[in-house]
Amino acid sequence: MKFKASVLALTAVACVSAQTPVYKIQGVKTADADAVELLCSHLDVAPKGDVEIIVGEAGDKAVRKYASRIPSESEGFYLSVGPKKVVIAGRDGAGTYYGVREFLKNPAQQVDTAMAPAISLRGVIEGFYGNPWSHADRLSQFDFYGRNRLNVYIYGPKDDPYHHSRWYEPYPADKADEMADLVKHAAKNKVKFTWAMHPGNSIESDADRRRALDKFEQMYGLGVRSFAVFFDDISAKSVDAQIDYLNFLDREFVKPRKDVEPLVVCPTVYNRAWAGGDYLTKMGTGLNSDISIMWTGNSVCDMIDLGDCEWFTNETTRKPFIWLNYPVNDYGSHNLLMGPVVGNDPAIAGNVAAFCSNPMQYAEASKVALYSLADFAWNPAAFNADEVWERSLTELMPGHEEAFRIFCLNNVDVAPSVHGLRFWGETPDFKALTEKYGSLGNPDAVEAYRDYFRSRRAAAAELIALADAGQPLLAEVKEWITALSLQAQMGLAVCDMASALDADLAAPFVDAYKRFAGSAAKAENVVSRGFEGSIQSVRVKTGTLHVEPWLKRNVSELIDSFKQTGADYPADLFPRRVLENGTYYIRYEGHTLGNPDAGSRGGNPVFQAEVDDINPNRQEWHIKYVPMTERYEIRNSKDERYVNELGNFGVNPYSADWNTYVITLGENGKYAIRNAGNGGSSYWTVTDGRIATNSSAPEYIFDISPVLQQE
Ligand code: LTM
Repeated sequence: MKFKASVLALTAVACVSAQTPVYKIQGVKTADADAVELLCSHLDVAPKGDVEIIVGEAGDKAVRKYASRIPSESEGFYLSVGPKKVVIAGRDGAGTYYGVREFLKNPAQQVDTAMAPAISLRGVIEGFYGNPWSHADRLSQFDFYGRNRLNVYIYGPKDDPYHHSRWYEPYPADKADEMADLVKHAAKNKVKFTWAMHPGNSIESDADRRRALDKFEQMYGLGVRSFAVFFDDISAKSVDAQIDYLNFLDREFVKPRKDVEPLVVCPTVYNRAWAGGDYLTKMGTGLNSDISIMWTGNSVCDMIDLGDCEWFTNETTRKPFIWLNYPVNDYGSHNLLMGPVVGNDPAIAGNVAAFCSNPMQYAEASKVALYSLADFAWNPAAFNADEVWERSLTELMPGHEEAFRIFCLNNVDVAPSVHGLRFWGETPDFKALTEKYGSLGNPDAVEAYRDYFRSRRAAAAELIALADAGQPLLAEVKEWITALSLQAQMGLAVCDMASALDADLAAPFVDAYKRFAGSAAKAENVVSRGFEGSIQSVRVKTGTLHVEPWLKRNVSELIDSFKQTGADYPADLFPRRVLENGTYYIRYEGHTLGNPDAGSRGGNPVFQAEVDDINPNRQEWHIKYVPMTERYEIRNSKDERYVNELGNFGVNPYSADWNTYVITLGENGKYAIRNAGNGGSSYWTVTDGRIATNSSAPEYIFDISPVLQQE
């Protein structure tokens, strides 16, 4: 977009401020209008200014002298800042605009530099399930993209019916106005607005195709000049039908309009884990050659490496249009993803058609990750995840970096999920504490943990005050800050329990436990997105990787130790467990579960008719409550082998997530044992004298009795 006189008139008012020095600008008539407007709105500009700014695009007279310094890549720019002269010369309008942005970061800093993106399309796909972003969210995003050199936004929120379930319906007037506004605001920030349609399997009939063209036509009328079609998360009837449909839209709609960008498609097979048959090769050979194909990499949610991209290109003969499923959290919506962005391979730069991120439904909070991803996509080779992440904190929460840093570090990992994507850098300072001290074994440890939790409580208080004052990012995720505060209070209460136990003080112990339980009960009920019209409210979770399991384990151990002191306490004080930790017999119809091959460490548990009087502890089982999973592990008392999710002795390293069981007491006085976590959810039964895990209904069939009581 070239400069127009009306823009200068409009911006002239904004040019006058108290800033020094005063600048005069050469090239305003030919340079990108948005870039000029930006300059004028941030600087004092006057015809007789004492510092000259020369601004323009390659080919403009104003910057002709500097032509050889301008990078050849689109969006590249040359920037030179001296005491009396500034040159900002872009390869194109966006280049000039980015050059201005770069200059405005620090106008006083003298530089002579040229910059260009390593990846030409960089941006965001609003492609998640859950509450779509609001209009205000999107406007704010586009400003953010402009500042951070992201140039693509793809509109495709799964829960906008006009994109997905009722894709064929035109947007009603108010929504259409918003769309038109978005397109304009995106352009102002050098962001290409792409509108995506998700027609599912309604792609073959003439009527469906007509409706698709009509919908594209409506969007074109609202200013949209870039289109995508999503076929993700459906059982595609036929890849041939999809190819035919996409080429039809390309032929009938895209190609005849010279101002419409090449089509983008999200295929049904959009990651390598699902790529078995000939779907992708067919897409590659069948689709018109300039249609881009989206790709999430090695699996649905994963960071991207060079191997993924090369494999994709080999299959499809085109470079992947990366749909990075990070920081999206719709598959693990209790957690936020606010940590450093690690794991994308810088070597992908020349091997992708685009690099776009699917963010969280929390638009403001997503900016932490997007800031890093923007930096990565512009120059992957120079990307330093920790350094960029630290910068994003300053950028997004100036003056409150440390509290915000604490908050973000508490929300790094998404917890176990179907996608298996994990981030291990959560609460590193807490992890360091646990490595140094472990549990609350001595007063030094208690003091160290107490300091830790105090600082977390203070950070949360600082951020909650800001959220209440309207800071948009913090207001958006206030519930997670509340969770941090409650977790800190739980931590402090646990420290108090440890101190009281150490000093043999029963009443303070009980009091501290009550405080712990009170905060825990509150934390259980903190729910986000409670606003009117919200389609998805979630219970929030924080510090799930290290802090939460530590709290559960320590409170449980402290309670066990307290009980052993023989102190008096109200009978209903502590949560009742079905079984206390101990040694038990497990019987089924009078047969006792035993470990016949203990010596050889082979075999598996079997229900035995006879009492094992040679090695009685082969028929004894250590059943222990595991606070982290709130379930029980079951180990043989003879050789400590654990029972696995198949009812065998486990040979893999023990995993609480796989190898702990829910034990419940039925009205018949017998127990049911159920797998859980990664081990599935089936109930134990008995087949051929062995444990079988094959029942979906509760089976109250086991007698579990303590060994000591019987003897
Ligand atoms: O990833 C793709 C292509 N589609 C969906 C997204 O809409 C969703 O947000 C992510 C993460 O759950 N997974 C998908 O399969």
